[in-house]
Amino acid sequence: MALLNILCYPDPRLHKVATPITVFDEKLRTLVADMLETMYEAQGVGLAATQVNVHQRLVVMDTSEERNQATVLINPEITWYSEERVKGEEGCLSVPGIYDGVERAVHVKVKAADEHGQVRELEAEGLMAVCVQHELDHLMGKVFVEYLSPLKRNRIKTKMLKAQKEDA
Ligand code: GNR
Ligand code: NI
Repeated sequence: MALLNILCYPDPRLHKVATPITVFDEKLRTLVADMLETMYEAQGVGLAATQVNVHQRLVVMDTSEERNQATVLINPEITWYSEERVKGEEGCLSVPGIYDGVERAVHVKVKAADEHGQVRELEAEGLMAVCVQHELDHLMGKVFVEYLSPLKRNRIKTKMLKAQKEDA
């Protein structure tokens, strides 16, 4: 097991588009285990491979209170979005300390394989539905701050760059 480094906005690698996974082997299962460990350590509810600089269609999630219900989504596709939308406060491990409202579908269905290549369809609502949409955006190279106004996004960019400079 190993902790992976999480890329921080505005790193251009966060905008790469992930490609489908074709091989379900031990190497993939090690990556899944490392991503779960990284997500739990960072206290996130989800983590997309893009955020750890792996540009493949893989997401791990756990929206349970007890942090014991890991979900692995490989080559995920949202097959249905509810018409009902809700604006909720979002954060992102790649944009630490920033929270803002984003409108999302309340309910989604997602088709994905697990780490053994077994395909199934899941139904998600509430935080899990928000998280699925947020993580699939990452796989497309999209970070939630891109839904905000250009003014807000530029302020966030400046703040992040300043914090990264101070850390270095
Ligand atoms: O930990 C996370 N919390 C969260 C809260 C509201 C909406 C989305 C999220 S996802 C985020 C982890 C993360 O950055 N995943 O990409
Ligand atoms: Ni995120």
